[in-house]
Amino acid sequence: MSRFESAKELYNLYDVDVENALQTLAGIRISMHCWQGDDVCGFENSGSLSGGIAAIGNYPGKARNPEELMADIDKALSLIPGKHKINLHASYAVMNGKPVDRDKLEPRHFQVWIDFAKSRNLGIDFNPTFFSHPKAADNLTLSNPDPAIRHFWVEHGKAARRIAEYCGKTLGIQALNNIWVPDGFKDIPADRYTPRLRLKDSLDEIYAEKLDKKWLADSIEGKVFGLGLESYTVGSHEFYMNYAAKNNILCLLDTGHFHPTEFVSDKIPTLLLFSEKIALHVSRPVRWDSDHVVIFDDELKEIAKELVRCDALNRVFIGLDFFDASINRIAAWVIGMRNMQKALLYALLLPNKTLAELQEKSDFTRILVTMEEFKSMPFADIWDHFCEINNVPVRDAWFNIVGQYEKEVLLKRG
Ligand code: RNT
Ligand code: ZN
Repeated sequence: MSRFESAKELYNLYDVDVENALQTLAGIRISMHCWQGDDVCGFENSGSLSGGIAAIGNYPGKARNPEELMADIDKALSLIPGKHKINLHASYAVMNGKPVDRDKLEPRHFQVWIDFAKSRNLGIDFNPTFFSHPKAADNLTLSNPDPAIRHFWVEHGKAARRIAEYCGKTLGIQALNNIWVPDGFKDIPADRYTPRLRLKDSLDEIYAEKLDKKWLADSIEGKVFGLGLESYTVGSHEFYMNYAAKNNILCLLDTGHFHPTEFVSDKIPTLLLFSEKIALHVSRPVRWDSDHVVIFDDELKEIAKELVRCDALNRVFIGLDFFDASINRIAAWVIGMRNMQKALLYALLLPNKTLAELQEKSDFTRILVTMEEFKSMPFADIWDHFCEINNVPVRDAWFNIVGQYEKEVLLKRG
């Protein structure tokens, strides 16, 4: 008997349907963020990264143009089981020598990406870029007191929604358009209200245009602080959670955007009570919003468990959001994507129904026994099988391929 078969038998004893779990996992598209490939630089040559975020490290081989970034994405996806989405930022427009500013972006500036996605059966998610731009120099965009600057960013927000809708429609896979703005202050504000009022008005303007919900889902992402924006963030979590609930927009939770002792996993069931859908940026904060590569840790498993237990896999957009410039960038993608999938599989392989029934009966001793027992179930044998049947390298065999690519391609980039 293969390791898979014997593991399956063991799971069967607990009424866990392994085949069903594998099938469910195969149907989940995770959005792989393009920006891990080039340290959030984009293709505009706009100078340094701004907005209170930072990609730290100088590992060789980062992608310098669309061709390199697409080749690297291809390499990563060839090592990740299943079919996914790519998450783009507006700053990754391909303008073929005829640049326009961000308020004038159109779907055609992303045609290369759409063709790329179409030929690989990938979806696209989209993000307007409210940072790394001269008009974002003071870290105030949609809440800027200057009406002209605010108007520019409102127009950018509108353009992004149209681009996302077009991507969704063209690919036949609904696209998420996520708004995150860096807006905030380094030091204690004198007025916390007015900037939020302006942000609210700007969002109202952006969302006024009715687009096709079949192809476009809108989300907004809050934050607790940024680098150089330590004292006040206009778009706080409460701001967006309320705005989202009131306006029927998705609230996106970035796992790095809360106080270090807060858990996003615990917020998921609450949001699901009040919204049809939610969105996630799965990241790994280390003491701060450091955007480390996602690892297979307890909180990742807990997030996956909530999605599975709440039967919410069809109600969530899962995207990754990290940028580590200190290690091989393709390995970073592969590690993060495979870990997200591992966590989902891990959650799908728990006796969730039994555990919930035990809780209703207040049998907390049995719950603890079962939860602990499942930590040493042969989960890895099921995961390896999933990789095998999806024709991607099993265990860490993928790393040799990345190593070879590094030698042959990345190190030659100079
Ligand atoms: C920043 C937000 C935002 C960005 C990306 C590049 O703190 O997490 O989502 O990381 O859009
Ligand atoms: Zn994020």
